[in-house]
Amino acid sequence: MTSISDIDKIRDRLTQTRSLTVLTGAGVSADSGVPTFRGPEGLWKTYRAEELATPEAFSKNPGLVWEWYNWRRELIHTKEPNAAHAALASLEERIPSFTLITQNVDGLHVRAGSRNIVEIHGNIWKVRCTGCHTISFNDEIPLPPLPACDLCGEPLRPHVVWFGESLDAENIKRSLKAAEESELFLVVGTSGNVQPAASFAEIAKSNGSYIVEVNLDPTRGNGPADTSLTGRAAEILPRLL
Ligand code: BV8
Ligand code: ZN
Repeated sequence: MTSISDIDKIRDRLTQTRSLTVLTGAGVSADSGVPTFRGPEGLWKTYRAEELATPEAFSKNPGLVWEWYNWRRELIHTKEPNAAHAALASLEERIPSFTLITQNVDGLHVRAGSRNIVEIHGNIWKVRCTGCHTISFNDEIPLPPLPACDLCGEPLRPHVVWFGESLDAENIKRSLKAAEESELFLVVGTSGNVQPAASFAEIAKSNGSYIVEVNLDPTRGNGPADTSLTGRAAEILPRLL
């Protein structure tokens, strides 16, 4: 487990920090009961990511892809933000320049009160029309099996980034700027498997940021982190306040 001194060290560093950038992954929502992707109870275990979170899967079998997203929406709908989400919202109040980059599509950071958020993989509560590209918020549970656009009648898709799809250019720009300008870069609850999100910490480091990783898995220490805090995000993050 993480020693008290490491937490004290990072808490002290945070009191001097003027610009903080945080990258979160599924591990930050794990303590809300939202399954992670690659963990023992991982989402990808019951479904294969490669078969579902891709544009090919959606064009081949939109019903199956929507079945998976409907299942995830129904699951997430019953969950609440946890102490890790709340701690990040509090940190944003205290630090002059704060950016939260999240890979999560569950929307829990928004509900916890975070404001300057970059949802780089999109949001499961938004749908996008494959015809007129209108993006709208939709928390209907469950959605019809094959939802269609009210405006043009074309099929709707989840407004998330699938494997092989490029991220929104504006989101990449905001993320790179936040990584480059950060004095401290906090990586919370991500396995660092997915690009380009996994490269932001390296970019921050090459620009002189101090990298802190918070992860349940102690072996994650081999990445760019200057300090690794091992444990649950919901337990560690509140102690950094
Ligand atoms: C792109 C949205 C190019 C959908 C997701 C070969 C090599 C390198 C890269 C590639 C390659 N082949 C293909 C690629 C690119 C590909 C990629 O990275 N593939 C990987 C898998 C090899 N990337 C892409 O395709 C991206 N696009 O590159 O475009 C391009 C460029 C120009 C033009 C056209 C194309 C798009 C990637 C986005 C994919 N979408 N999600 C959905 O959610 O349905 S990714 C998905 O994985 C989620 O967003 C998730 O956030 C993300 C990463 O997973 P994690 O969040 O890290 O979750 P994970 O379960 O893995 O880990 C949890 C961690 O938490 C663990 O470390 C665990 O120890 C820890 N933990 C658990 N509990 C706790 C905890 N920590 C603290 N407290 C706890 N309680
Ligand atoms: Zn439309």
